Amino acid sequence: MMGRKLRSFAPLGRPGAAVSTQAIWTPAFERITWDEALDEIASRFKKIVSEFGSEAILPYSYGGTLGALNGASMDRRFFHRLGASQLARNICSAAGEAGLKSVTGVKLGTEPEQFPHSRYIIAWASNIHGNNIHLWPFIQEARRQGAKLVVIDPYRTRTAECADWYLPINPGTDAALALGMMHVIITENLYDADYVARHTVGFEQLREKVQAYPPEKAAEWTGIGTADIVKLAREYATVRPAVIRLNYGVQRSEGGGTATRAITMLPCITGSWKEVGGGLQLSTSGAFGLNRDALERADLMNQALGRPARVVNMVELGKALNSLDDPPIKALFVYSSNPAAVCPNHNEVIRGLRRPDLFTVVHEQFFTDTTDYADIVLPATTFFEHKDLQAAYGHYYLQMSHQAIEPLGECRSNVETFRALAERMGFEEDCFRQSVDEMMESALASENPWLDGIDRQRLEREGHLRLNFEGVELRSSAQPGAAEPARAAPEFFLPFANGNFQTSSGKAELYSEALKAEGLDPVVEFTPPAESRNGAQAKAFPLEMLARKADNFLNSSFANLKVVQAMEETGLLEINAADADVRGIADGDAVRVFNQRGDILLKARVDGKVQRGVVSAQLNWAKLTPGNKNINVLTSEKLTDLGNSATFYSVLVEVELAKPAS
Ligand SMILES: Nc1nc2c(c(=O)[nH]1)N[C@H]1C(S)=C(S)[C@@H](COP(=O)(O)OP(=O)(O)OC[C@H]3O[C@@H](n4cnc5c(=O)[nH]c(N)nc54)[C@H](O)[C@@H]3O)O[C@H]1N2
Ligand SMILES: Nc1nc2c(c(=O)[nH]1)N[C@H]1C(S)=C(S)[C@@H](COP(=O)(O)OP(=O)(O)OC[C@H]3O[C@@H](n4cnc5c(=O)[nH]c(N)nc54)[C@H](O)[C@@H]3O)O[C@H]1N2
Ligand SMILES: [Mo]
Repeated sequence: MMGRKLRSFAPLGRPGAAVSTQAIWTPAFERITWDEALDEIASRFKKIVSEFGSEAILPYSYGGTLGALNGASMDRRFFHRLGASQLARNICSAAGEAGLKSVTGVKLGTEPEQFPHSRYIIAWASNIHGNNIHLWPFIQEARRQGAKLVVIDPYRTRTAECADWYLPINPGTDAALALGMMHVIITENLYDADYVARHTVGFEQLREKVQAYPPEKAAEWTGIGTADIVKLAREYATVRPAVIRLNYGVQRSEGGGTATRAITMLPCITGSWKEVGGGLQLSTSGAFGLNRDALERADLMNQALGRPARVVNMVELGKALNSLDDPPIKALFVYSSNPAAVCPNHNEVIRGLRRPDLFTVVHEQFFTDTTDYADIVLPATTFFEHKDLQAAYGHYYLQMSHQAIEPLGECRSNVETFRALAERMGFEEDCFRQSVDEMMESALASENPWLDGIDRQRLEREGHLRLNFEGVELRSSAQPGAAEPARAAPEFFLPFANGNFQTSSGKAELYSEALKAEGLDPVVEFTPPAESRNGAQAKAFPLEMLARKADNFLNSSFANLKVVQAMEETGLLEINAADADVRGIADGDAVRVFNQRGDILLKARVDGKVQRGVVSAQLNWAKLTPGNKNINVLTSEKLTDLGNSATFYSVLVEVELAKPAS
């Protein structure tokens, strides 16, 4: 199998000369041994450190593995000890995290097992049926017992197709919708005055703020009718328990942090956090509290630099590779990520990756878009081939994934790769010699009481363990008359039933001094994205594009597999009939989609999935798309309002019929 071979880049195919924009290009590699590869990496790194300083080296990793050890342990120790630039891993969820925590102080939410008890479920920017399938059976159970499923999404997803009520919303306007709903809930006295008084701060400021967002006004921004907004607000506040499955779609927008903040306020004013099957789930990851200090050893940076290393935002890779100075990036080490596909502003990323003076190492399971630009490719294990500890962001179980088979060929896990590199670099600290089992034990040796009684041996025996919520007041299913759901947890964990918010005030912050200090509205203010129909660039590029994920790929993972490609029709631009008509475009036509950053050829699909003014296209491998480009040629490096995350869903484009090839 190709990707199993250890290869180094043949100088002949050095990026620049051989890259064709017409054909799918694969560089030639020459096989070398691990020893040769490690020697070369170590000697190049040492040379770069002496000439430019250690911060000229940049690690780049994200979602390839979410295992606690292979995701962030030996790799971090290695780069910290080296004094490499730090990577802000903000490409996915940082805006949502910042928005959620600005209200609750911590990433906790409603557990999946409570959804069967809900009677009103809002899937808000959440394609549960496509992207979050483990929750779906619980929703089906709730619906069998009469729950209503409402979907708020600018794209008619698989989840929307299944919904009782689908509300298409203009992209990036969710804060206005949440404010409009709160206007109704507060003016009609549908809020929980007792919960608000005990467990929130800033309600009076919020009450004042929502005056500027009557449903009529929210309707103008969101494109959802006034009557529908009123109905949604009333139903949400009165059909109980009501739960919001908020997912990360809403925060991939310029104002995504604020939107998440606004939506998170809803269960705080209705008091829905008190109910089994109420509340909101964006993430549960704050419950795990593994000992990250022990795993990552950030203190090693002091040894290398006497200070923390500079931080580079992974969203701005194009900018970093092309214009960062003092020092410039001279080496890039990519693992668990495919930036040549997933990063915004693709053309700039590629321009950077093609720099002849950049030394690039990629540790991968497959030859990807990114390995095309590598000087050295190292073969990586899959989760079948290494042991790891798995925390979660959509439930409260800690799991052990056992190693099922010996590593194939010459593959090495992230842990073993960085262990070997540390040795080559002459790093002598004990932490580089810790075994995988010892690392797990140190991860579990945490201050978090919810890990009490959970040790490696138990995990090895039992596979998965619910966090130990002993000491927390748990609730049994309290809905009188409700049938016992099939998958009920014995007792339910309601993180904020009695307050317990982990903000500085200890309450849900509807008014935030911290945000005020950052120059932001301390309550919530809706600002339309610059790249939206209300923004300045809308004249030149009038269509709002959602550069979405595919239901059958995992970001760019599996896009290379023929069997998965067969399940997913790729290369499409979904467009509304009215927008297609005025441009003389018919279903199936080849179209050119473009903006100031780039262009891409796609096939028009007029399928009713998007409203007028919105188009949608999916993330795919660049080299599987004509012209060796993917949809990220159109996305920007602009960062979100909170959290400095990516804005894949705030993108303006124009579309035209593609000129036939002459
Ligand atoms: N099948 C599959 N599953 C996956 C992934 C995958 O690629 N494929 N990726 C995994 C990863 S890394 C993540 S982070 C999660 C992400 O899963 P989700 O958090 O669900 O995130 P997205 O799919 O980005 O967006 C969810 C929905 O938000 C909608 N949306 C876009 N803009 C807006 C807006 O302005 N307002 C509203 N209300 N909705 C909007 C999109 O159309 C989309 O249907 O999924 C994980 N699961
Ligand atoms: N246009 C657009 N772009 C997006 C998104 C979008 O919705 N639209 N979503 C964004 C989001 S939410 C995310 S999370 C990012 C995800 O971006 P990435 O983190 O880059 O995720 P993947 O595309 O899945 O690529 C992961 C790579 O890691 C490899 N891999 C898997 N396991 C291991 C391992 O154990 N070790 C090593 N060394 N490699 C491994 C896989 O083969 C794969 O090529 O993409 C972002 N990009
Ligand atoms: Mo993600």
